Amino acid sequence: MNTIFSKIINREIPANIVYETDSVLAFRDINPQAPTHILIIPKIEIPKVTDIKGSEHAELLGEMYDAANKIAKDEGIAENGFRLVMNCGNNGGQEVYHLHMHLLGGRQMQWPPG
Ligand code: DGP
Repeated sequence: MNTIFSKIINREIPANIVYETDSVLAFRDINPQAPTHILIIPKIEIPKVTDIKGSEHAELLGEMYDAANKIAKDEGIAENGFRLVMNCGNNGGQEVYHLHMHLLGGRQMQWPPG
């Protein structure tokens, strides 16, 4: 499945990229919901959370969390805290079927989420 995020990975469409390794890419969300809103994605195509296999993807997920922590520090939001969200499927509100972690920060988050 080829999503808009594959096109960002392949540099076919532009994005404001803030972090990249061999396996992970992070870029600013086109429709930010907080002063800092960054999407952290694996470069391999995993459509959604229910496609994650612990035995196969543990290291990759660790790299995504490492990325989140590094970016949060770089953005100056690590100390006050932030929110990491992975929407899964229709009821989860997922729109793009390429696994991604939302990193949201720079303001007080509310609970419960909408
Ligand atoms: P989700 O609803 O969890 O699937 O979130 C998808 C996010 O992707 C949404 O917050 C908007 C963002 N998005 C969609 N298309 C693009 C794009 O072309 N560029 C960027 N930077 N973000 C996009």
